[in-house]
Amino acid sequence: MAERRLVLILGDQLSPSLSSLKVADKARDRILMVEVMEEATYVRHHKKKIAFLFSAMRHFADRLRDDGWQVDYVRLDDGGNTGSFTGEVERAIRRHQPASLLVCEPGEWRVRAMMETWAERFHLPVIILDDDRFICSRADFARWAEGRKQLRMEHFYREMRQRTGLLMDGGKPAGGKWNFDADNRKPAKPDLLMPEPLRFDPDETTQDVLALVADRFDDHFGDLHPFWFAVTSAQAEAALDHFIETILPSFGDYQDAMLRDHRFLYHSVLSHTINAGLLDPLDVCRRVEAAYNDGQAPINAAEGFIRQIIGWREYVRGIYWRFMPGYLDNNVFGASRPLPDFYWTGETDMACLAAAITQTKEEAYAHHIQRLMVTGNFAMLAGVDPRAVHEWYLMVYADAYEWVELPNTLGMSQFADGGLLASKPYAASGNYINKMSDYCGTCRYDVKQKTGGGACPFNALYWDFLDRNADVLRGNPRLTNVYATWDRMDGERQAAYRESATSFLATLS
Ligand code: FAD
Ligand code: DLZ
Ligand code: SF4
Repeated sequence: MAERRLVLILGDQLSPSLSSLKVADKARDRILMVEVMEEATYVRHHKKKIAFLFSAMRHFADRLRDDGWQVDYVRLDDGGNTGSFTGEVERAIRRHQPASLLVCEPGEWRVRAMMETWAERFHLPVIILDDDRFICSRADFARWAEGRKQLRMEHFYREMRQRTGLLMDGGKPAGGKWNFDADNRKPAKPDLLMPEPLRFDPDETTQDVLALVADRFDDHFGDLHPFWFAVTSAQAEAALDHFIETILPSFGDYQDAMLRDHRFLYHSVLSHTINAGLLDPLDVCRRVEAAYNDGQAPINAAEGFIRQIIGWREYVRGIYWRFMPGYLDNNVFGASRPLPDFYWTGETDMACLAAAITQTKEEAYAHHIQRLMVTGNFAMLAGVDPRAVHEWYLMVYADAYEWVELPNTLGMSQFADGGLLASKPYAASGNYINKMSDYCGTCRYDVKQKTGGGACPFNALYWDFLDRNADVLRGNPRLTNVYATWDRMDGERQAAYRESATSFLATLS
């Protein structure tokens, strides 16, 4: 008779189709799931993120038991909980005496490095299977990247479209173009009819978890209540249905817009459920493709949405695994400023930052343009240490795991990798934020004013950033016109920008 295996399932592996579950045996093997302090505190995650994950883990364990699995679930407050994956695996090995340990590969490098010590430490084979919830395996990405001078997302994305057949008409892209981004930059008006994401009342399991998080993680960033996230795959499926029926048709049009009173706009607010495994990414894309084929969503919405998942999401994961662990140390501008305190409070006179950070504190969510062009743009222009920026993003969002957060932060938003991921920095003055949002109307600063105490700080910071980092950026062909504009300015104007930026930055310390 074959011998018993211990199957460890992590908090972001809550998928019945998980590779380890596919090969495990219900009658013989034991499932292990553990709530551990180490994972909740290696960065001090937002309270809502911990509550979401613990509740989703407990619900998933119940589902596995209902499906006939034998699940050993360790709660955070269980007596003897050692507080770490390694400690809990060791205790479980003592309880169950397995012949081997089976795991689906973890999302984070840190955890993989930990797992690679286990075979020697526990004197038993540790079998690490690929995570086939991703469409592109790490090996496939490495093959795609091999020998390329530039690893551009758009090229990767086209191959993924062909590989999956999503939005393909024979060998051609549906609608005649691969990318409809040019149609997706409309600013939104506050009086637009604005749908809201589907909200769920906490059940008994979630209420237990909320009490636990309030008790044990009170000093972590963020508001715990109200808590309305989906915590089961059935709820996540309902949230996906709601998105496709009522929100998707306008997803593309307003993808880059920001409104003070509409935090979610036409975004799906599904990333935390997809990343935890409650929804399957390819399945989500097929559902969106079906909505396009049925005439329920225009091509710019369907293509824009599918690109985020089979393009960006798969691509950043590939970049992460190809360049870790060194990727963490990238800091091409040598930026060293500490993260300003208002990133923890939202208390700043800059209305755009106050809105994005307050929302982050309350919801553990901000949409892409808020992350990229408000909090990210400001940190880069102000010269904040990219490592501190990375840790902030990893802590504050319910969807944050290092494999997806790090390339988005260090690469896309801070350009700290020197252009491995983005062809130019996402740097913008107040003008961009004013065009895409209604924040500036209520701001103490004047977005039209370029320099001086009442001027929008983004305006001087933008030029100061380019000037300060000319040694790195001047040779970038996509910035030729920008530097030509700077060079055409007279010395007095340039000095005014530098002075305004310096006096504003002095207020941050
Ligand atoms: P939608 O706008 O509805 O997009 C649909 C789906 O596409 C998302 O649910 C997500 O699964 C995927 N997606 C969209 N953009 C990206 C992207 N750039 N990379 C990967 N997947 C993407 N996303 C995370 O999932 N976790 C993170 O920790 C994270 N950190 C980020 C940090 C920064 C600085 C930036 C600029 C972006 C980050 N993103 C991250 C990407 C993106 O902002 C979020 O995926 C998105 O805001 C989630 O909201 P949504 O579900 O409403 O997305
Ligand atoms: C994020 C997180 C938290 C807060 N807590 C746990 C936990 O107690 N147990 C667990 O299995 N996973 C948790 N996670 C998710 C892990 O951090 C994640 O699985 C790893 O980072 C690998 O991606
Ligand atoms: Fe932000 Fe400047 Fe607009 Fe104020 S004026 S909201 S700081 S962009």
